[in-house]
Amino acid sequence: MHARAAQVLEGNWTGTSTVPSHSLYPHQWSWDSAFIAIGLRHLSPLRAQTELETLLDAQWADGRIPHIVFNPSVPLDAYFPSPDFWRSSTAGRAAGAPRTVQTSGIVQPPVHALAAWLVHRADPGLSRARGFLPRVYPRLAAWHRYLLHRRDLGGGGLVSVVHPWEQGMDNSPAWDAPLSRITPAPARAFRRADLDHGAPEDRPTDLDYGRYVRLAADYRAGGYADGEGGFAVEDPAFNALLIASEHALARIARELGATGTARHARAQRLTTALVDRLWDPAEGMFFCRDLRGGAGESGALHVEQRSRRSGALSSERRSRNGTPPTDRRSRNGALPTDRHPGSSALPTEHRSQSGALSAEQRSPSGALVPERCVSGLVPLLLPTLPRDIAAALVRTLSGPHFGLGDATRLVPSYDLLGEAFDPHRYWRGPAWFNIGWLLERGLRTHRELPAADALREALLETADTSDFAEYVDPYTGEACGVQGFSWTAALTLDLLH
Ligand code: 9WN
Repeated sequence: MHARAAQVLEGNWTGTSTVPSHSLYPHQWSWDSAFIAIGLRHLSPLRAQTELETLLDAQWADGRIPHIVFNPSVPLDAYFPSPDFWRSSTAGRAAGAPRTVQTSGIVQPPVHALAAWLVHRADPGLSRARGFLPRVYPRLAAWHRYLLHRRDLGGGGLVSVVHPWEQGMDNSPAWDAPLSRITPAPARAFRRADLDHGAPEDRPTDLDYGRYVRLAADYRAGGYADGEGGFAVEDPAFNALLIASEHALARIARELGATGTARHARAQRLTTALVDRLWDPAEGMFFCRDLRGGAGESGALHVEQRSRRSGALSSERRSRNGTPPTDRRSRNGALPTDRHPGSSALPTEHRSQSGALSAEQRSPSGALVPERCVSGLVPLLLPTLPRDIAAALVRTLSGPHFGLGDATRLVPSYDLLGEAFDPHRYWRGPAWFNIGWLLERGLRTHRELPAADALREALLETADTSDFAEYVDPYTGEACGVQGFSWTAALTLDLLH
């Protein structure tokens, strides 16, 4: 398996970085490169360092690390949206986009400092000889500064994403409500190159794409300045990865002779904000906060409606004895209305007796999105999470909504009992290896060793049988998306070590 994983990474290596897949994703992606470097360090610490350095070479002057760095030798129509859509070097000039390399204008989760630290540790001698950490540290610090200063759109200390592609789980049901307010770009305005390589039923819908395009085009029209866009969401996984990376940056600072204390303290403050703003004790998991959503619009009223119908829904599901509710799959991108039985995923101050809220009652800090998505479990990765919260996350992971060790051996990307659950459609149910890797790490960190071992074994076995698939059906392990996917191979290597 080691040799086959290495072969996948060799095949996807371009000389300076690794594509996620030559067919579906023929450029360099930001968080992919971080996960890839974490695996590559076991094969070639030099290549792993180069992977991160290439990405950082495309950093904007305002500190953002773009989510795609385009390879100029790949034809424009091979991937959409292509460089002529983003127009980074012109539309992004005020924000300091590089002139010589074309990039997208949005970001992805900040896994990079964590990756840089792990890459350094794989071969400290080579790292020191090449001055790896002294070169990447200021860039990583600028990246975190951008997120903390330009993206605290809610003013509560957490970072917001301004596009679903930024969080990395493109069509997660968490985005359905915030996206429903965005007028989709007409389908004739773009051509979906992804459908040349991926099965339509495994990919986001045309309606999703219309909204992705509208949001990105609006961001571009504003010169990629942050603040005013129609989509702004605080996501638990994105923020947890920032916290993990801030701790890693503290270790890097120490290695370079500083104390790192201020960075650890900042990570701790971020952890407190994460809990304050996104944790729901009754549900035992974190939720996204939709900053543009009034509580009355995306919250209390819907939750009331959902819980009224939930009795029938849950008994129907119980009678199926744990089999996936395939006949209830939402394949058209429409908003389900009754998917969250008995939710309390809203702060109590947002609820009223009738469930409806007046305009005055709407909170300027938005509302939690009552969808159980795997991003709400990712904070388990943080060693400094309060113990009771970590214990609750472990219970939720193995409970009926995620079924780990019971209904499933891998962790689904979305609530098994959720109305929008679909075992094949991208981030609406399938299991992904990067998320499995993060949760395995989280379980191990919190000394849940049997569960961590079982998840590790399931990840390795499924990577093997699915030929390093992009994602898999969480019940059957059946391969979805592309095979020979880089982060699946890379994280397999890491789990093998
Ligand atoms: C848009 C590259 C990327 C991953 C994302 C995944 C998918 C892109 C797409 O592929 O997103 O960025 O075209 O669908 O959702 O997590 O980084 O592998």
